[in-house]
Amino acid sequence: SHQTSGEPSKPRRVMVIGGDGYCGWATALHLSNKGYEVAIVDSLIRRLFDHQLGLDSLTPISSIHNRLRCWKSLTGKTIELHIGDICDFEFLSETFKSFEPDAVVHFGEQRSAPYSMIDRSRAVFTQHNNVIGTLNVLFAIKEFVEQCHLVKLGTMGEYGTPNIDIEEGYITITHNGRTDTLPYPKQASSFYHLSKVHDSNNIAFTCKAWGIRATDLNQGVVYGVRTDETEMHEELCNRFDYDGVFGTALNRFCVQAAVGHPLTVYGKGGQTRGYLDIRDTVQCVELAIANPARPGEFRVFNQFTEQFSVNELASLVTKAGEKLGLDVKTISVPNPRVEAKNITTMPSTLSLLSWDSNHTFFQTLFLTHCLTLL
Ligand code: NAD
Ligand code: USQ
Repeated sequence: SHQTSGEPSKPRRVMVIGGDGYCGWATALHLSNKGYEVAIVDSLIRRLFDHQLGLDSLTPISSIHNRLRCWKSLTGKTIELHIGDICDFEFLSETFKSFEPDAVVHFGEQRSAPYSMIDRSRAVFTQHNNVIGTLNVLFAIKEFVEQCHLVKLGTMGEYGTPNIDIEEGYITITHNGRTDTLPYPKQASSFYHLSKVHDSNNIAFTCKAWGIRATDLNQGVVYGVRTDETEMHEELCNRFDYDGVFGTALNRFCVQAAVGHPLTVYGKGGQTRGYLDIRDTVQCVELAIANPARPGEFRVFNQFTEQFSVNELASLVTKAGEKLGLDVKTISVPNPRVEAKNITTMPSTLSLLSWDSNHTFFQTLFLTHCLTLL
């Protein structure tokens, strides 16, 4: 009923792959709250990685079943749950046939660069899981819901750190007197980031070859834990990683400051990335869903609100700590990663996000929040 031959009606049914994870859980609740029919698809493998590596979320997280029961009892809204691995095409086919999504948001990947660099088996797992999973999603769309819009989480790290401005997916080049708009060069610096490059290539190809409609959201490093929906009840609380494998820079620094551990700046600390609040993540995804790509269109959006070097992050957290009466120290740890030391240029474009001048909220609020969690 919701599928039409021409321009589809407003997207209503959204499948959130990876909906038990950090970005996916917040997004699933946000979309459900906004009135979308949501189905979560997740293999729960992230919870298994935590057990295997002896890691845990700083915030206690409920099982996915309890999370969804809690959401239902608070809001009356049902979020469907399909537990399984998207690399299993039979499983994925069944979920597509039963749910018939208008849009699929795909967060369901192994997303840690350090994890992908632990050893051969983790490198192979990461690329297999991510590349085959995405390929299966593309085939499922083609076979079962041709008009479905794919919103795929990519990463700013696909571009690497070139010494020219980064554009959104494409760059116009004049060579030997002729001009063309070509895919922006990719120079990923981990097997994880490379898996995203391979995904982008496969998606771009299927848009051309099969007329798939897709949006690649290249998000920067996400920080924060609270969203309007996850705050509604403690059982809805999102995960918060602070360990050396899944913990990302700003989140780790806030926890380190709170517990009196020196901030671990890798190498010289000149590495510069784009960062965004998880509350912006959920809004960006909703915007992308509400405004689908056209059939055959491969849209690329770069998403972050501010850019910082690791040193700048450390000094922001130090200042925020001072305000709270904490004496925050920083240590330089030999960089376990192979990455550019100083990056002078960053993307020139900001998609979908409107600049919010109060965006430095985390200097006080976020750190205070971390402290209350401990
Ligand atoms: P996460 O590890 O918290 O969540 C990923 C979820 O996907 C987990 O629940 C996991 O069980 C599930 N999953 C993994 N492989 C699966 C498979 N084969 N089948 C079904 N489910 C599977 O990660 P996150 O931080 O929420 O990141 C989600 C996505 O957003 C990733 O693609 C990541 O690259 C992207 N992203 C994250 C950040 C960040 O800072 N966290 C920044 C930019 C982009
Ligand atoms: N870093 C430190 N100290 C730490 C942790 C990290 O100095 O304790 C540095 C790293 O060397 C790196 C930077 O901080 O230069 C960012 O590292 P990170 O672990 O916060 O982020 P990254 O590995 O880039 O990966 C994260 C998510 C990934 C997402 C990516 C977006 O795990 O899923 O794709 O952010 S982006 O960075 O834009 O590619």
